Amino acid sequence: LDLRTNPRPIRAQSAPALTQDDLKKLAADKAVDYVKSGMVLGLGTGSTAAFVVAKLGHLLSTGQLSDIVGIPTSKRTEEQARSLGIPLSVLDAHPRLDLAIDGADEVDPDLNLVKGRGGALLREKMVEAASEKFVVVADETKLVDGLGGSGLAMPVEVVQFCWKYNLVRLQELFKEEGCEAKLRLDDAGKPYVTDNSNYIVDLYFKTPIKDALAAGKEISAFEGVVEHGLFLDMATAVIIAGTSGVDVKTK
Ligand code: ABF
Repeated sequence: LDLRTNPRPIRAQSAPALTQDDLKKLAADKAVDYVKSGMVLGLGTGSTAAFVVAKLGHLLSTGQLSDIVGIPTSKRTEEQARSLGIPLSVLDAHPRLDLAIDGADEVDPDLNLVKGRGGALLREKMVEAASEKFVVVADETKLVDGLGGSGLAMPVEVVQFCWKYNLVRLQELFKEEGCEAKLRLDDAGKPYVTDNSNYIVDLYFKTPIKDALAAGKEISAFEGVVEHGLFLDMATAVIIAGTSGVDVKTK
């Protein structure tokens, strides 16, 4: 094409920008590469994990994958997996899994995570702790320098009994980080109830958590606290999909 004869500028045929959903799907597709026929799999919760479950259903229906068993981390993942014909079971029958794949809300440079904004943190942590390998799928917006640094919620699942007592002492525990604790409400403005009939106290920080390892232990020691959203030293690999490509981070 001779520009002298064709003065109109050539518009670069750049591909349309990738949406966040495109990135989540890229991360999910990469994670499914780790899945082999015959595996017992932990099925995560959240929009990124939902792409993983959808891909597994497709691979099963096209015969590219067989003999897998899924252990769902929430009722909504169970429903999605069942609708796709993925054989399901529970931890009682499979106390050791080959691989769990799940999303995350925050990923720090050491692959420590904040999870649970989807409200499924208890079953996620039980399933992922029982898995030989735990692969996290996330888009680049989840990367943080320090946990709590996103300014978004770090969830703590508490029993309903005297939830406010725990809300107050959780807030007090993180007063140096400028923590504000809020009871999570559902769309009707009533306390959100988890799959395990508990409440969630969401912790919001002005500065990142100073010592996440110590914090996790202190939170867990509070009577009436069931589980928290700090998933420390659990991820085997984190697959981050960004506009510059897909990056597999391992420790
Ligand atoms: C799940 O993944 C939850 O713990 C977390 O909230 C969610 C992230 O959701 P999404 O992939 O939709 O950003 O594990």
